[in-house]
Amino acid sequence: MTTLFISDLHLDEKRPDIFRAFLHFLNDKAAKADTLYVLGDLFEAWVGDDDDATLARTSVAAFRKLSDSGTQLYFLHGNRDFLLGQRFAEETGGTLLSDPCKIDLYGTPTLLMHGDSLCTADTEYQKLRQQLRSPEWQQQLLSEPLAARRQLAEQLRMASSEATSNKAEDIMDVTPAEVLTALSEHGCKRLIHGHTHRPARHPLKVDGQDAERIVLGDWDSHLWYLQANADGLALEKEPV
Ligand code: LP5
Repeated sequence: MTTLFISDLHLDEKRPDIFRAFLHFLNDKAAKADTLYVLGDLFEAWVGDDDDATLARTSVAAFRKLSDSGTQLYFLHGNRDFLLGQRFAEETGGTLLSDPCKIDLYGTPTLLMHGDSLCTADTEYQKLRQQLRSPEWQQQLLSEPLAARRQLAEQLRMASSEATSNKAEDIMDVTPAEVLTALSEHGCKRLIHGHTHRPARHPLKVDGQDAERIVLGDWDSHLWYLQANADGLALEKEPV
């Protein structure tokens, strides 16, 4: 029994090397696993489940092949693909989870998050997040033609790049107290998340007990995944 976790692949036509690595990962490691969790930012920008771009369609078909072959698939939204919807879930054969999501990972209560909601010192981002996650706003946005959504996504990406280049590094990391609160509130001993692109395993104490925060890495020069089975966990890194 094996469970895999990935996040922050940022799949994009501009990075065919990462897209190839992703397809290989699904056909190889994920096909041998029982379950695959994708913890957000699978795509650089997801503009709606009706996206007819080759990258979107090929990704959906690759996930469908994986789920048809018996691997269970779960997705969390990231800050780049918060518009992944029910049609995507049905077409891939996967399940969209809410963030945070508590699972039982081989007997250990484990909390899954994308990670962006833990970055509470980044108040400008949290304001933007509130707007982008509003169902009314999303409904209105999704009624726009694809071309308009792509343009808006591009503008938002540019504004974000400019904003992040002026932010202090610690603002863009998780707030430690938020991590402890989330673990304690959900009665979990382990948190797995992405978003910050700072892959690591952090030992913690929560309510006086040993706990751990595991941060998945983004896919760039290397691909990252967390492999879990009844014997334990391993955060793995391989060249793309
Ligand atoms: O993504 P990244 O790593 O650059 O930075 C994130 C935060 N930024 C975001 C914004 C996304 O990058 C935008 C992705 C859009 C793709 C999907 C589009 C869907 C369809 C079209 C929708 C319009 O998440 C960044 C954080 C950083 O992580 C670290 O945590 O700091 O937050 C910001 O940069 C926010 C800025 O500080 C404030 C907002 C600037 C933009 C204002 C534009 C307003 C447009 C409003 C449209 C509704």
